[in-house]
Amino acid sequence: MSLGQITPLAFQRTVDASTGTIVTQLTPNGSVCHRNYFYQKCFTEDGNKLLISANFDTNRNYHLLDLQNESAIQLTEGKGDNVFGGFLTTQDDALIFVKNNKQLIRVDLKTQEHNVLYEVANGWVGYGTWVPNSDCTKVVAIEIKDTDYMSLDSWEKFAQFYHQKPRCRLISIDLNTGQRTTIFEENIWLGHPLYRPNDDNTIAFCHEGPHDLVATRMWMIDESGDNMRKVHEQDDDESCTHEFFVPDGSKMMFVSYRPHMDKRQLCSVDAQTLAFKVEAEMPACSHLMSNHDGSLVVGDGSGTPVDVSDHDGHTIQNDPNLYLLNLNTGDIRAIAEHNTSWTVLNGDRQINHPHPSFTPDNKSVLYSSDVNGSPAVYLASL
Ligand SMILES: [Mn+2]
Repeated sequence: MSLGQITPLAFQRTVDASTGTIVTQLTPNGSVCHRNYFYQKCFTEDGNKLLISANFDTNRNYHLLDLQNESAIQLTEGKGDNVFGGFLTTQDDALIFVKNNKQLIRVDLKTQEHNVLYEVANGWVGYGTWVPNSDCTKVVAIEIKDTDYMSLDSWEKFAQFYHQKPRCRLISIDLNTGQRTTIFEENIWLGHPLYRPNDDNTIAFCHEGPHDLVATRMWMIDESGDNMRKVHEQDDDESCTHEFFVPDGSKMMFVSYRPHMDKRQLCSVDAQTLAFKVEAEMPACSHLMSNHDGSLVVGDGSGTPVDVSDHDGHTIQNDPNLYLLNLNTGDIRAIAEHNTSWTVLNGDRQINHPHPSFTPDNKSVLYSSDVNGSPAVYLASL
């Protein structure tokens, strides 16, 4: 196979036994397929095309799935694709992704022509998910000193890496010129860089590591590197994770949880004033994502978190459901069971995470699951 290759798919429709929700499996059993990271753009604006990662070729590469024709076209090839961090441009004309932790590449969706937008300097490694501003003219990114870097192919290494205090830098990359600007650099493991939608001067990032060891996870900083501020002052026993900006830029939402509690809180801060609010008491969802204005949120029920040091204290029953939270009415309901295993597969810690988000019309929820034996991509209708 190669670039432009079309893979026919046969969607499988089933009905969730407990809720009656129609669930459509988009990718075949026996393959390794998943969606990108939950806040990265994966649907074209019209909702007809969907970016996925699949191993239809030898390697795990990007493919653009056509939801009407039930087929997928291959966008990338060869080894080394960062298959979680890639995203479709705001203009719907390209995929942008990182290859071999080294090159930021633009792929034309029509021709699959590749252009290198930026190359990581010698001595550094491109890490994690890189996120564009609303105009898609810049991305924020994290780079780690190569002498400090290691492949994080298990949750044990995830913990170890935190204690190593790797040299990290938060950078912005101009996608027209390839110019890099360092915003902040420190011997602290940094992750989750985000541009606030419609406000390039507000950038968020996190202190990464076991959630119960990190004192303050979420930070914001001006694009100039000034005005670094805590997003939320955490209590001593409070863990925070999976922060995201509501797509209209109004708020940052995140999950807050504590030991010896099954329930979790969906919290938010006003993106401008940082005014804090508990949006909902909810089942133990790991990742959540909202619709455009933050009135609807979808979350993936989960089990005992693996990214904490006090495993016993955080032990909870596994919750296999996808949930819909209506923050206007306070209503929370199960959509369907995702039943994913959450297991690490071939050194990939994220592959069996549901990472749910809404389709552009808010009528369905996209997620990943290995419920049928291998990682696959699903849509659950609302
Ligand atoms: Mn995840």
